Amino acid sequence: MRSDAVTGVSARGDPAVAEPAPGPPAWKPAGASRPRRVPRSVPAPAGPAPAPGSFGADMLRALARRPRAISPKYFYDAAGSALFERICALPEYYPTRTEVAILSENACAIARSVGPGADLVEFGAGAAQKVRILLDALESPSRFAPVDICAEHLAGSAAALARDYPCLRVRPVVADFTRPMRLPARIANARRTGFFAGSSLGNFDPRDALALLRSLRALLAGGALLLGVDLVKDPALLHAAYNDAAGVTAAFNRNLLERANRELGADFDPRDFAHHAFYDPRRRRIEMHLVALRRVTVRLLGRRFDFGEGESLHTENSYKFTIDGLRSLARRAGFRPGPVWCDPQRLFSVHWLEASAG
Ligand code: AVI
Repeated sequence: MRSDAVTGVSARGDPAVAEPAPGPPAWKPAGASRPRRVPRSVPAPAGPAPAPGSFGADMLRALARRPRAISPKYFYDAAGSALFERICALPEYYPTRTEVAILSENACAIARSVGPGADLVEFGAGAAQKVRILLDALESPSRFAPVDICAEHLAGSAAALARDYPCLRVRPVVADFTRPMRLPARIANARRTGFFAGSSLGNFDPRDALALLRSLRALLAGGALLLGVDLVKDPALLHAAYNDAAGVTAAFNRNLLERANRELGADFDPRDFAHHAFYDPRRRRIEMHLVALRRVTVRLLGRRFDFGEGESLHTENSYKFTIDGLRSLARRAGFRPGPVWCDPQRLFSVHWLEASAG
């Protein structure tokens, strides 16, 4: 399971990829000079409609709209989570190791901010690996509530933490943290520190990121949030991080199509689609797309969809922040920004944000 993946996302808080393609010239595969045919979708006799908000319903909606776009939350089935774990270990993908280094090097200072006997809540905990750096530095941490939408992964990581930290009361919460949720009573009534790592905030569009921060502030009122976010940097570094030489990010991206084949009986041939990731400096975000290398017809849940050559399915945005920009976003969400910890190259940042009571 991922250690810092997007989890617990919802319709309102879906990491968003819905906007039209921005400034950079539209990507075209080699030889894609013919004018595009207008893609069509053809309804077939109605079968049972997939449940609203399910992968099937969202995939149908994504393929029917223009531009085509789907939430990156669907990357994270078991195969996608395993691929994301591999991404985190790639030489080009600096965020994970940089955030781990920042947390390790500043663990004492962070522990002082958190204080003794702490109650911690990790949002999108997944494998709950990074929190171990905090737990090792904290003085007598009291309770830990890992929050994740995936019950199975949560059970495994909570059991491992309970085994490794016998004095810690581990209270896993299966929940979508972008929707109203409750914390276990003891934690809800104590001063609590939230932990939201991995720059998962960057997978939400700015409006939803603000809404999410507001709801986290309300949930942590009287406590604080420790938030890891990726920083704006040399586009070449960003480009490499999302276009690794081993092709793991490409496989992660294409796994979405494989997942649709496995779970929805679609007939995508992932080889028909190129992984395309680029940095848009104006929006300060990486965009990931799957681009049809030729004219492709796909069947999904009784419907047929045509892709013109060069047409894309937009699969992810990953926003990058400036330190000041993040602090002002946090202020707008009602936090009082405190210390910020960075690596020497200023690739990544970890923010201490006080959540005022009430
Ligand atoms: C989970 N999230 C913060 C990652 C990111 O960098 O936006 C997901 C990812 N996509 C491609 N590589 C990694």
